[in-house]
Amino acid sequence: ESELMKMEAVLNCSSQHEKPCGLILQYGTAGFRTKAEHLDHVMYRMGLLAVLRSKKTKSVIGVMVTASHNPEEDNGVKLVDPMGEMLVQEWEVYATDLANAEQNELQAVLTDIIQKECISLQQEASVAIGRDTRPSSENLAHAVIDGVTALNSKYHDYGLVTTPQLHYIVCCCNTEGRYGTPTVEGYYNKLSSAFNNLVKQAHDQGDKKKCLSVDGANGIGALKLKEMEEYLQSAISVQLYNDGSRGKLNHLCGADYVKVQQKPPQGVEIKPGEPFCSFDGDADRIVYYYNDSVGLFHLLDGDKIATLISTFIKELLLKIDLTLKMAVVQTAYANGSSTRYLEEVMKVPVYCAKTGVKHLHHKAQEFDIGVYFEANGHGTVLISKTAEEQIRHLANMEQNDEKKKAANMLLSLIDLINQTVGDAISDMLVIEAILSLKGFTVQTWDAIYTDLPNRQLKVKVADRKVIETTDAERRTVKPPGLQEKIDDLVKNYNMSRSFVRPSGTEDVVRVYAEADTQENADRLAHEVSLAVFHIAGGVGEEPKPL
Ligand code: G16
Repeated sequence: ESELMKMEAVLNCSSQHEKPCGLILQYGTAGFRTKAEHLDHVMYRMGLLAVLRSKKTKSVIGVMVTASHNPEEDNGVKLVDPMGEMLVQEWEVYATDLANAEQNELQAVLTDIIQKECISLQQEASVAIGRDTRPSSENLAHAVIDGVTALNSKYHDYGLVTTPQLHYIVCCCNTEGRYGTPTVEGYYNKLSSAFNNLVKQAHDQGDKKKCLSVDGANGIGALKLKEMEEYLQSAISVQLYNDGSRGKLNHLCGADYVKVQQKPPQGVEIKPGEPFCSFDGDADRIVYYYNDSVGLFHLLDGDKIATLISTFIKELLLKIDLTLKMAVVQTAYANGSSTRYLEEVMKVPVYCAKTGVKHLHHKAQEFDIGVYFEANGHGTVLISKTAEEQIRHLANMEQNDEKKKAANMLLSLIDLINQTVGDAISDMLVIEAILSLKGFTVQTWDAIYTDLPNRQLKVKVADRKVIETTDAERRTVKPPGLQEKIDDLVKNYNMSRSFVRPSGTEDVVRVYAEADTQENADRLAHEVSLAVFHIAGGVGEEPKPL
């Protein structure tokens, strides 16, 4: 009887979070994402789903209200599983069914999930909620809370947090604090003490205090980095730009803008050689860049970050004579030069996964040390429990000072890395620590290998689902004729490669091309865009040459 009453409360409250009739949304690369005004019902229902997932796993589940790199008018939701990972893929269909159920179907869809997953409604549940700085986020977070309370469950509203902070908190909650203290302060303490430990060793070598300029994309990352500054004061000084006090979120700034446009964000002034980095709207991505002495812009993206981090880890493992299985996971967007460098020079196995951290994370878990980064700057490092134990054992037992020091460095690095998900703040500190310890400037890092010129474009089509891909998105299987056309175009250029895929966060088809020169990469990207436009049902104006 009480279960029936619960259901009644759920349905009653649901009518206050009405679904626009006929609206169909897909669970995309990172959850649901669309215009904020279409999301109230989705948030309410994701509150319900989080409760069910929490009951099923007997763990705290996270709900993050954010649309990350999308424009300010958009919003979205990411669900966080017990260990801080993205929601397991088998549940994505439940999320989609729930989001798209008409009011009169809601009860049936909920009952279906409860039965299929054998969920006991008596089981306690707890949901951790966070949100980004979008104007729409606060109300949408309330809709999530309504969903959670309609099912009579507990929640903790963490308010404004970065996406990776919420992932960290969820992981801490479900590991009885072994991963850290489940608060934002706990996060600052854990990361800053690991960072301070690392850079202290560089300071011993006579390095001076680090300075870094950060573009906060006018988002939550800026806010949180400001909060964290006092924890880092002695080790690094940060100059914040686009801190949200004036500009619009992600507008002409942030990691996605810088990566795709291959130019600095607005609102900054870059002196030659000065290192800069940009976060995205929820601070789970980061890219670095600088201008050289003749004013040429140099981008150090996720691929360069993966190379720097894996080189450093490999060197430390060599020092302590520990043989561990290490691999790098990338996506189709990885620059061809980075893959070649990793495989041929560093002799590290490289794997290609589909776009979306959930895919990369999964693959990286297969190794003792899995370094995964998307070219857009989204990534982290996963270290298996056994690998960590072996390193810890060495740090405790080793007699040789140099080896002991290297093992301790690895342990600090493990603490500094947010292993739950890509994290701009954590990645930034990892990079800064490695640069200090290796005595590198951003230029020496950049010189490790040279990127092939590349270009990314977007094409509007009537229905992006007409494009289907295979081989980790490197080839299309539908619509007929598209892949053949791309193959023909690619043949006309040297060192060229191109692929297209439907975005899972925006209503566009993405086009990527690389070639021997920027002019050729631009040309190829444009020609492939035209092919998409004509074969896959382009709408609006035909793509113009760059
Ligand atoms: C999300 C995902 C990323 C993905 C990006 C773009 O990033 O978390 O893994 O690379 O979307 O995806 P798509 O090309 O499918 O639009 P974010 O930072 O927006 O959450």
